[in-house]
Amino acid sequence: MRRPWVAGNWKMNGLRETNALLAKGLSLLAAEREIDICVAPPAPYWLQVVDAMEGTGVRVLAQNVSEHAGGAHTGEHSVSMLQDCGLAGALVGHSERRQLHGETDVVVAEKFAAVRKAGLQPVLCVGETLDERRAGETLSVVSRQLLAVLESQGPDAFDGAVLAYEPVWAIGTGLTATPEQAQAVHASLRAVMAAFDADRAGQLRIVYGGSVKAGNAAGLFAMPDIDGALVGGASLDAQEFLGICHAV
Ligand code: G2H
Repeated sequence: MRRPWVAGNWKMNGLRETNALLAKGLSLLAAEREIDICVAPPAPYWLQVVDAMEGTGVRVLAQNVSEHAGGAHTGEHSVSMLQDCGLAGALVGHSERRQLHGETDVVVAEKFAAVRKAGLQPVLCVGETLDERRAGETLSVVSRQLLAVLESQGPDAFDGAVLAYEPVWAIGTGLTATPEQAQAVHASLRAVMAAFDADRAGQLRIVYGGSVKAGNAAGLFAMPDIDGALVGGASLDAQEFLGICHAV
C-alpha cells in the first residue's frame, strides 16, 4: 500500500503577506494524517513557511537545489542550506528547470544524488513536450529521464523518493492529461523500475502534475498507479489545494 503524497509547488509566486495567508489556510491540513503533504515555496521564504507549518505535519521542500556542496556558485543553494533551514527535500528536474535553465539528465541525476545523500527526499520530475508526444516519443523520453538516475544510482536510490510525471504540455496550460493517459505513463514508469527491482517498483510513489485542480483530482487519483499530485497554480489557493488533498 503506497501512502498518497501531494505537494504544492508555489513556483515564483507569493510575498510574505500572501504566504502568511496561504500558510494559515493550509494549517487546516493539520488533521490530515492519511497522506503526506508538502509545499515548495520560493527560497527566500523557506524559513517563513517552515515556521508557519510547524506542528501541522506539512513539510517544506525546495523547488530546486545545487548539485554542488558549496563554493563559488552564485545564485545557487546547497543541500546543507536546505537542511539548515528545516526543509524535508527538493524537487529535481522540474520541466521549467530543464527547459528554461538548461538542466540535462546528467545534472538532474547529480542533484538527485546530492539530495539523497543528505538524507532528504528527492522528487524527480519527468515529462514529455507536446512535440515529443505527437511524435510518439512519450515513453522513450520519460524512461530516459528516469533511467538517468536508475542506471547511475540503482533502484535503492528511490527509497523514500517520489517520481513525478508532469507532461510539459499540461503544465500551467489548463490542459490536463486524462486519467487514462496519465495512468498509461505511470504504469510504464513503474515497469521501467520493475526491470531493476520489482519490490521497489511496487513501493515507488509516482505522482501526477499538470493543471491538477480540486475538480479533476479524484479522477486522477482513482487510477491504480497514480499515488498523488504535484500541484502548481491550484496550490496558491488554500481551498483549492485542500480540495485536492481531500480527493486522494
Ligand atoms: C507542473 C505543475 C506543478 P501546474 O509544473 O509542478 O504546475 O499545476 O500549474 O500545471
